[in-house]
Amino acid sequence: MEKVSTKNLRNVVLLGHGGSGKTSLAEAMLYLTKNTDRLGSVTAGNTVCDYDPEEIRRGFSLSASLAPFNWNGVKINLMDTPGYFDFEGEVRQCTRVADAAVIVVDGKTGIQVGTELAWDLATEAKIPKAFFINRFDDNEARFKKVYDALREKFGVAVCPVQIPVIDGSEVVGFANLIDRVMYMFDSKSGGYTCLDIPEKHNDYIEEFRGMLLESIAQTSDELMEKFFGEEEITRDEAVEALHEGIIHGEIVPVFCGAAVKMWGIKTLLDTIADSFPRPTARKFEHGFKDDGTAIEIPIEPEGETSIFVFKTVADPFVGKMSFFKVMNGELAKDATLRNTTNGQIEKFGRLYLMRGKKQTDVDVLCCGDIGVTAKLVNTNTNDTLTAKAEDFRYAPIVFPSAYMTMAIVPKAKGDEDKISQGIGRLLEEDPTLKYENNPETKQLTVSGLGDMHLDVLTAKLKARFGTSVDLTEPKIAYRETIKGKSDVEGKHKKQSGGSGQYGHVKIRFSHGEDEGLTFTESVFGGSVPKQYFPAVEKGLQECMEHGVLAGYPMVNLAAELYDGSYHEVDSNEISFKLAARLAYNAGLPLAKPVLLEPIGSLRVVIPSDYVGDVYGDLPKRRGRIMGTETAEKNGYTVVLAEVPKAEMADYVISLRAMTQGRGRFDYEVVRYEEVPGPIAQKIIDEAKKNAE
Ligand SMILES: Nc1nc2c(ncn2[C@@H]2O[C@H](COP(=O)(O)OP(=O)(O)OP(=O)(O)O)[C@@H](O)[C@H]2O)c(=O)[nH]1
Ligand SMILES: [Mg+2]
Repeated sequence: MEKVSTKNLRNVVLLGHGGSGKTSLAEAMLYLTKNTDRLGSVTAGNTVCDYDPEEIRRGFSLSASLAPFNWNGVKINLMDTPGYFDFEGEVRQCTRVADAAVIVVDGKTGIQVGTELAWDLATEAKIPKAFFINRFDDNEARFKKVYDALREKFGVAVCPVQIPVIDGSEVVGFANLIDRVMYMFDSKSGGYTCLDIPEKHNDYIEEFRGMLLESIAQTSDELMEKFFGEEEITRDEAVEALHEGIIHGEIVPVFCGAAVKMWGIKTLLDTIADSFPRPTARKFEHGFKDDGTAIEIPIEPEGETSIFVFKTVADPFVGKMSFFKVMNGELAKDATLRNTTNGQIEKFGRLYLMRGKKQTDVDVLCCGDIGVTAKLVNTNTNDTLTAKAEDFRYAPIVFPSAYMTMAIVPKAKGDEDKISQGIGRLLEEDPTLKYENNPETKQLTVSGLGDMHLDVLTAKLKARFGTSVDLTEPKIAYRETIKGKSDVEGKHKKQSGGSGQYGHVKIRFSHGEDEGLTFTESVFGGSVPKQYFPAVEKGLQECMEHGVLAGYPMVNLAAELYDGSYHEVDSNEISFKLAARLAYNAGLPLAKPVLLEPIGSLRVVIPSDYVGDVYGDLPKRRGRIMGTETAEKNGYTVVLAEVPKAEMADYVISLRAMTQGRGRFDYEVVRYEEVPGPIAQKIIDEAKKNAE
């Protein structure tokens, strides 16, 4: 690639619902710009961006891919992202470093949840957006319907630029609304020939041209006056307004075509090169000083070098690969920068550009460019590395929290270490994954954004680290306590032959205030000598690891040692420990033992239309609705509830089904409560069955 300068650089992320055609669009762009010698397809599994064996096997994207190429003297760093919700972390990594977004919409299905999510993510990242309505080779694609829906949903900034000209059900060309000409695209090369628009389509074209002018008029008072005064807006004025409007995010241009037929791609590429913002368009980056104060960091292509790491890949052969954007100055190979998260100095080796899985060496990267380097030992995603003297951090990527937890069960015994190592590497790659060792249930658990996310995790563990695991529903960390009182004795006596054993205690059990054991003694007259009190206490503590109902840990137990007896020769600590155990086993069943379960507070954010469905579902999960709040986002409501953890395992799946993927939730265990009778019985029976 030629030497790149910041002003000739466009960082563009492809966003959109799963299956809308992002990977195919990236493939078409690479082919049209002669960076590949054949047009690969997702169905054939030979695209540049979906190169991972898992992506090829499943037929859709699982992680973000880079696809840089040159067009009209401009370098376009294209980023292809997965549309499936479980991989939102990958999408957020790219929106963080992109300077503009192209949202791909399926021309047949129109707006989908992923379209809305894409819009929200780009809005949050404060980057200009454009739409590409795809699949116009399919005669079931409907331009007007989809376009009207976009304009209704996202407002008058949504501006038609190029629209299909349809005869019967055939697309005969694509009309450019500014120049009022029609392009016919060549399916082989992606190039076009220019024709006059057939007269019979004039009214249709003028209707959309009116909308284009209306959108443009919004960008300045002058144009607004002309528009309402029905004065002619000149071609030059329109071109300039569109250009400025796109750069400043005031206009969201709509393009259309068919990725697999290379239709409409050239026009989109021309607009990206001519009218999409360069990395310096936003003037500064958000960040934080060492003490946490928010700062605005100017973007200076000539300044001192700073980079931001937005993605990490654990390659089994190369090791750790860090993907970064040069935020300031330029980065040369063999540079030395300081990681401001941990103060470590990182010495860079080689720098690469990545296109799909292919690396190309590069000596220097200019401000705004995106590159990759290997073996930055102390650097992770979201770190800032700089040559500047002061410590600061670029605003980090905010990752969604993990919604779904499963227990990991190794298929082969002794594989635990290998699994932990593998997961450790995958955690570096994917901050939306969580891995925990639950000491109560003695299970290793992984949490992710959904079932697909966790399924891919197991596939990666197998492919990259050679370990096979099963995922099972995680055990719930139930606990036990007593509600009543009992007064019992425990006597351990073994006095036949050799040295004997003798311990005898009388204990009153009741519910304790503290979570652990509250041990007191009121022994009168030395019936149990003082030196054995610790043994009794320790014995009870050990017993509390298992309750008497289903073997779950016992909590909130008060025990008062008030009497007993001893033997001058045969009594010892062990005997008193065993006596305490006998008392525990005898006393607790008499003191109304109950099973406790974790209860969490649930916060669901949903479009207000779905409140009824979400309300209706909660009682089925034994949930208690605590109320609603208005959400930050317009048209959304927050539902607050308390739900037992045991009922939450598949909540992400149900919520997605209820809200077509629009719902989000947070859940956190806040306390333990008694499990209702019939359910408790089931758990107890289950535990007994497992113990046999
Ligand atoms: N007929 C037709 N099919 C298309 C077009 N674009 C994409 N497809 C097909 O639609 C399917 C999905 O396309 P992808 O490019 O994988 O879509 P994606 O947006 O990358 O999907 P995710 O990676 O899951 O987000 C594939 O089978 C493509 O061959 C198009 O313009 N016309
Ligand atoms: Mg894809």
